[in-house]
Amino acid sequence: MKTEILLKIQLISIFTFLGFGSCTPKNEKEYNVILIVADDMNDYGFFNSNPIVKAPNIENFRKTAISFPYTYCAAPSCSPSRTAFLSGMSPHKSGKYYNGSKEWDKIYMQQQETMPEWFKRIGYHSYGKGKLFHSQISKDRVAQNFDGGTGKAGFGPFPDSLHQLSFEGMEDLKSLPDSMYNSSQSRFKGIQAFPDEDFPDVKNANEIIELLKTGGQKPFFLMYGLWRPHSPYTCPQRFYDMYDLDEIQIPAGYLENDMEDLPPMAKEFIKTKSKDFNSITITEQQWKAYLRGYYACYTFADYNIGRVLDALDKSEYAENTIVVITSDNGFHMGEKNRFDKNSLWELSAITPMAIRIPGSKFGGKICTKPVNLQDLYPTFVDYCGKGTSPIKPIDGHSIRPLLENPDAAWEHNSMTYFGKGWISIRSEQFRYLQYPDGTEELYNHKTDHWELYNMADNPKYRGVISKFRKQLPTTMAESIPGKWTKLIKQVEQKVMK
Ligand SMILES: [Ca+2]
Ligand SMILES: [Ca+2]
Repeated sequence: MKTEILLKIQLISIFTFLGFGSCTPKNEKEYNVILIVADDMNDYGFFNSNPIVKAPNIENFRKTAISFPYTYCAAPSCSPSRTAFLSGMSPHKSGKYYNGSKEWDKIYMQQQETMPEWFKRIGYHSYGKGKLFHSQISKDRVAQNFDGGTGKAGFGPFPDSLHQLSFEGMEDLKSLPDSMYNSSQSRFKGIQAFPDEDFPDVKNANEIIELLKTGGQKPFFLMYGLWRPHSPYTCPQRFYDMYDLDEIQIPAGYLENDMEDLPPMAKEFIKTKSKDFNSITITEQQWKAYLRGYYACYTFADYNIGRVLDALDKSEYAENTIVVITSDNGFHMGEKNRFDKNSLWELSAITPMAIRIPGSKFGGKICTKPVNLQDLYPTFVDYCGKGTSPIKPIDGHSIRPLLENPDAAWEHNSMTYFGKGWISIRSEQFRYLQYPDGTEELYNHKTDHWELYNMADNPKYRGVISKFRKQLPTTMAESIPGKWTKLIKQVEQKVMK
């Protein structure tokens, strides 16, 4: 039965792929685009901020790409981040700040032309596989976005229950023995021992690899959304075996009294995750075991990314395809006392990125300017649109000037939103945060990558702060009810009463 369904899916995929294709007019640059989006991937392995984490395929890709180590999401969790960069509408306009809120039935979202819809309209074959929008979208709208690929624009395929070891809530962690993470008899290890083909990221990569072997008439836009390194931290055993628990350290960005210099609103916000934090850090060994799970899944994601890149390099599209590798949001592994995204600090907002432009002489270069995932859509319009803009205006700025000169001037700071009045701005040197009660944080990234030392009260930075204040939006949309709406209200009420 299972094989039958699989065969059917493969046939449908191959069938829909026939329209997909080659696009190498010799005198005109017409690019294909592959957008690879990992899930919850911070900069640990992507840019060696945590050298123990292995990502050899991304590292190799970066030799031929222009790297943007300071790329940030517009909202620090899966679906709001994706909604923002795929719709072109910033969270402070759409009100889509949190997972679990329904935005696509709003009139203004129905009117917004998404990135895949725009690609389709200008004549591209649009293909999506894996975790794409991660929001509930109508069947019609999915068909409007993709000619082929996933049957829905959320996860796809979802693993069966056996493969879902969820840490949602983390309540049970306290009662779990250490053996769950690190012994040969553990259930956790058993789950990892399933074959590669049981994992959606592998299945989706397999299909994309097959697709890249076929040809057609149209240029294509292909989005591959990986699930990893997002929890549950299951992956084939060999990726776990790459990490020796004894070599894993408590994260360099963790400082025990880190919270003391935060404003009351931030301190209250931290409490929303203290139960998780306390349960995972009961022992140092347990914390390290958790880190190993994330590292293993990080390397597993890198492995699948590498397979797709290899297939591309061997295909007829190798020379005319723009490739982007990034993530939807970052992730804290205990830094700022949290194991989560959903915050306005660097580790949640960061979505390291590398872009390969065919024929570019800047392969291997690093651009240190702060850019945003929302800059991708206008960049594609710039490279592929031939003058055809999206129907409605989109937010973000084309980074083509930086791709064509990584040292070029760049006026734009990167904004990240987490609810009305919850905002963070990243410049090349600083991160500035402001909460709804007007309290602030400031971090100097020249000396403080992990944002340990809040400089907001330091008179030396008064001028810097006043410049950031001027960049705040004058209005911000109310939150569409989602997972964090109530919690954030409670935090605000406790502090502002
Ligand atoms: Ca995510
Ligand atoms: Ca601190």
